[in-house]
Amino acid sequence: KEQRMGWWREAKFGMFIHWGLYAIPAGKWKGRAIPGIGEWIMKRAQIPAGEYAMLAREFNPVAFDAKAWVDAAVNAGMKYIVITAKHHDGFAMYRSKASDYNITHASPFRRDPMKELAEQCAKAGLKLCFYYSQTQDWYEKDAVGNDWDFPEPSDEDFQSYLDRKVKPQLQELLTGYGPIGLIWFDTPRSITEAQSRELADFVHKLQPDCIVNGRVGNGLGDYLCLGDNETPATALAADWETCATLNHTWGYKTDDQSWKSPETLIRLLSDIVGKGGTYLLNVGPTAEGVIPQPSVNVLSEVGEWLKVNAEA
Ligand code: JFZ
Repeated sequence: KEQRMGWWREAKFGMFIHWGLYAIPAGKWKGRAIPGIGEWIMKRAQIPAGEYAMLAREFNPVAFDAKAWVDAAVNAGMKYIVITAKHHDGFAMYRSKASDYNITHASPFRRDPMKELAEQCAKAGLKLCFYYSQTQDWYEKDAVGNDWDFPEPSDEDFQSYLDRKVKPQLQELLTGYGPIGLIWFDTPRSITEAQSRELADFVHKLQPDCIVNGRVGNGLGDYLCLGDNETPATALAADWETCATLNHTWGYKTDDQSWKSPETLIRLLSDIVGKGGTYLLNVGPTAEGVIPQPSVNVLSEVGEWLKVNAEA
């Protein structure tokens, strides 16, 4: 563990990227504004899985430019990227053989954005990391979370979902994209200790140097994840990370344009790093594949400040 934590302890500052089908509705469903974070729209509006899946057919982010995203992270002084390979909606944002519900099979786009990011990250010396929703998968009846399409919880066989989808997809992510810095699991919910351990071991077996974050569940991660946007009052003894939004959503929402100022971000970053933590700061690209310009601007100002005031 000490060995795999090395790069992360030095990194201190990373780019979180929430990108998926939810960027298309961007907070609105059938003309109605849906309150809450953008990537939760399927759940908040109780959209039937079959209907939500139609979004895949329109998902064609032709303006996606992996180099531009990596440049934005580098210019901000960030050392790693964590991107949603699969969020709670269940849609894989990479070429997956384990499930057809993915960007290269179900969308006209055909390209594998994770491949392109892996290449650009390698060139720039950034660590590429994957967010993977291991418990909630609203497309799958055996997973956690979708109680509007699948109201009978007694049918659920969570372990079969882990074996059929989660582990095969983790295997793809950990064998097809070079060295991966960490797998960022989320919302452990009712996952058992044995299942959390199974996933952590699975990751470490495929890539011993790949970190597993705290939200794998049951205290079995390599480091502690605090609540979103949370900063502790004092330094913590353990390795810890705060993940945070630039505005009020993770996934892109047209109506959320209230960006934190560079001053606020610099203060938060200094506070977190000063207390021994790591700051994972989110951007939410659009359905066209573009990181909103205001967030790029704000991040580059943070990067300018770091260049002048901190050691690289
Ligand atoms: C989760 C996700 O549900 C959300 O969509 C996003 O990906 C975010 C980064 O993580 O939401 C959480 C998870 C944990 C807490 C809060 C929001 N928490 O511990 O305070």
